Amino acid sequence: MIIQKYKIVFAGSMGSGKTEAIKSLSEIPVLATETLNTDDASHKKMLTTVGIDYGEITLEDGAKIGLYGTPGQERFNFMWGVISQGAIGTIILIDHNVNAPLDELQYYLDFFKHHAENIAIGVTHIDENLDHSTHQYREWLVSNHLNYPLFFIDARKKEDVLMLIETLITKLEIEHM
Ligand SMILES: Nc1nc2c(ncn2[C@@H]2O[C@H](COP(=O)(O)OP(=O)(O)OP(=O)(O)O)[C@@H](O)[C@H]2O)c(=O)[nH]1
Ligand SMILES: [Mg+2]
Repeated sequence: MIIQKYKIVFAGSMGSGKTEAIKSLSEIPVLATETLNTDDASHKKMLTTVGIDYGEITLEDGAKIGLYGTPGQERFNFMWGVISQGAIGTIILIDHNVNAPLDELQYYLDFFKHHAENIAIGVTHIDENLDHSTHQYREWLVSNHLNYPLFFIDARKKEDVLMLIETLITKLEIEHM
């Protein structure tokens, strides 16, 4: 049997949960390239990714997926394209709790659409900001004539992150039928 290994990339805003999502899913210890966060202005969290995070998951059909996490900080955007090479899909995570989540969504979509056709969006941290409208994302996608799949997820929950992975794979299967 030939075991195929596919690559899926986690991109998106600082603190949106990329490293956490990979940790939730991975069946191997995650190689996380985190260091102390000195960029308090962007996010108050303790640690931030400064390289590539890596984990792995085997799906029910035996397909192995390599999970690659990008560093969210814009100063590392020179790495994003390199990490995306050869990926079958990209998950863009957006933190619902930031001041302008739609600006972030636009920024990351604009960047990653040049590196990936197969994109799914996960909006995280919903539980921390129940007052903030969740309708804005779909309205923004519709008004921009974009039809990327969009989910509201918690990166700490394996089943939520798995749903995004399965969405990307299903999209690929439909496109290659
Ligand atoms: N309450 C809540 N916390 C979340 C959610 N998703 C992720 N987190 C937490 O948010 C924090 C930041 O997550 P990280 O995975 O470090 O974020 P990141 O996207 O890797 O950030 P950078 O590496 O700095 O770009 C962690 O403490 C996560 O557990 C969510 O949906 N709700
Ligand atoms: Mg990270």
